[in-house]
Amino acid sequence: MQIYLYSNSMTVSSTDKVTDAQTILHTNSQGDWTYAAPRLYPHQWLWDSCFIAIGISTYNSLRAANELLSLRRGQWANGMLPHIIFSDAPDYWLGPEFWQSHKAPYAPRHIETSGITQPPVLAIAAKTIADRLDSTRRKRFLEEIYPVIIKYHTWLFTERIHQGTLLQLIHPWESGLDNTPPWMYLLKQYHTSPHSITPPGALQHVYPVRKDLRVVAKNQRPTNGDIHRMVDLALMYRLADYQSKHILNKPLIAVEDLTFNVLAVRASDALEEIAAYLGVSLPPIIKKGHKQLINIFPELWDAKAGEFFSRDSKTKKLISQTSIATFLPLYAGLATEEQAATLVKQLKNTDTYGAPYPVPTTSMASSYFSEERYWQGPIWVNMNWLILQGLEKYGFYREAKDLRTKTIQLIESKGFYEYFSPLTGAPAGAGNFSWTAALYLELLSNN
Ligand code: 2M8
Repeated sequence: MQIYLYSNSMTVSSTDKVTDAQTILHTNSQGDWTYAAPRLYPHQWLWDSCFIAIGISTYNSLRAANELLSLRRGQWANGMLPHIIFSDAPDYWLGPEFWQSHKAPYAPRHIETSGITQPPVLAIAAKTIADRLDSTRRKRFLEEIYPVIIKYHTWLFTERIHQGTLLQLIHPWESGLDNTPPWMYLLKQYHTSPHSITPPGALQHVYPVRKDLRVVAKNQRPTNGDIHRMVDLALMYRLADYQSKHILNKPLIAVEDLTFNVLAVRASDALEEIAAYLGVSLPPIIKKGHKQLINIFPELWDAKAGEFFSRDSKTKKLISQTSIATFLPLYAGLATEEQAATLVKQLKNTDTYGAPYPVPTTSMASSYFSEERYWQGPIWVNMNWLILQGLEKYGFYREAKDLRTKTIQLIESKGFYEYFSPLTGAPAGAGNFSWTAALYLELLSNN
């Protein structure tokens, strides 16, 4: 393996860590693509792969391009990119036998996948990597990846949007922030309401055993209640062949999710640039969808709370449970200057998001807050990376630099873990986590 070292200004400890990060990515590599993590997640996840590719492109842009191109093999005939493409590894507890994609009409025949999607980071990653390739390879790579993205965005803007809505998600796993408070709050409401998704316990016989708890401590993972509700929902979609067009005609749950929509806007910007580079024009449905997102996005701002929230698409009400997603609109330039200033105040508020180790995935004042429990408190490196770019975009350079330095130092002192306590910095979740390693490299390369 070729180890690439950054500038002379790097400390000895950083250069050692660069080697460690590249070694993790190399060890987790399965040829053209990379395990999200060796024991807990030995498969390919959609947005993980995009973050991983960005990190790899700091030292091997060709391998990074292949990481993204490898996602093609899992694309459904209707254009959906599934959130997981399965390998043969037997370990994952929500594996192919749970999803049974081979029974769904649009799923690929030669490979097993999940039946839902994940945040659309692909166009963003493709643009980043293309910029790091020489001009001949750039053109070839973009010509290959462009149709994949077009098919995917066309699916998003056909199946996941209605008049007057943002893109709608049908499952918390699609948001990437699995057990994040707004989703868990809403899911519980529906589950216990008279219009309950499934009667509690009705699907008990198909619940998979929680093998994740053999790898990671119980209090670091979603609760049984949350997992059961998420599993129920996925099983209902399995019965509907994962046809979201039909599912959304009479949805069990539909959320205009902040994280997903922010990334979709930024991805659409990137796609526009890619099309311009290739000298082609985007399909009208994509142009129209992009505009619709930008026009409707301001409706997610709650002036009284001073926060952005995801929206329950069925009731049209904001889900006013705070989460780290409130800061993400900065990344796509979707906040006004005034909103940005309010958000930065929140980031510094030591009662809410101004934790000793930033940025907690929910406010420390939220009743959901737990320093260890997955997306309900711990720090995640991909979130910090998105937020600090948002801060830079709005001219908060000092705050961005501070967040970058603290994130780098945290990883260097604690290791390449999946997440960390915002109170003590203690590592949690899976070790040798690929996107932590990858984004560490990316953070350093722009330092
Ligand atoms: C987590 O999600 C999976 C389900 O998709 C799980 O909990 O088993 C999330 O952190 C998600 O964002 C991530 O892509 C995935 C793999 O790292 O793990």
